[in-house]
Amino acid sequence: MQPANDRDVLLVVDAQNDFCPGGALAVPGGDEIVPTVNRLARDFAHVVLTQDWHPAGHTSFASAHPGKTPFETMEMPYGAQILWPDHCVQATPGAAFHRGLDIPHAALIVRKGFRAAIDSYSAFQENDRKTPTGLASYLRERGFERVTLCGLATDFCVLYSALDARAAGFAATVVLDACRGLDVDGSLARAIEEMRAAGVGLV
Ligand code: VGL
Ligand code: ZN
Repeated sequence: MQPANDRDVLLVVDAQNDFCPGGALAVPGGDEIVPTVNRLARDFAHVVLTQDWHPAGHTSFASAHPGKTPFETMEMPYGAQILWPDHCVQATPGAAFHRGLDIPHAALIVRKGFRAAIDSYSAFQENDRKTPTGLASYLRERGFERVTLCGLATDFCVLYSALDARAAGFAATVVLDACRGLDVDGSLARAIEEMRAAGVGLV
């Protein structure tokens, strides 16, 4: 990887307890990335964190839909949505960052998924593909040109954040050994292909 400079920002996606072993929506090996992410963050002067941040009863929770079970797909007004176990409920321990995450110089935390009726995998845009989080404008105003991504989960929030970074005109690179995937029905292999096709660098 080229050295990071003032055009570079590191985006650490959803390094939260619920995505780690023992959490409500555990990503296999999710906690293993923490030391790698901390090391990576030391190479970046500029770091942004994202935090999945759902109200109780969020529409992406299977528990919000009688008769539905986690990992089923359901048609929402904005399109197909995988239903998840309740996770990352606002201000609960599961929504907190992993205790080993050590990035004191992170400048911004982008919370997403806080609207009860829309899920948001991407740090840039909610799953209706039209409600912006404001991150693209922030990054442009700060003068960043290249977004390096790591975190959880490779095949959901990292994937959509990387694709949207490209769509917003940024160069994007995903550091795969600082990510772990959920792999729902082959979603991990598809994610790698989609990112490659969109011009996302994979290292
Ligand atoms: C995520 C599923 C639901 C993620 C968030 O961070 O990848 N996945 N909410
Ligand atoms: Zn979520």
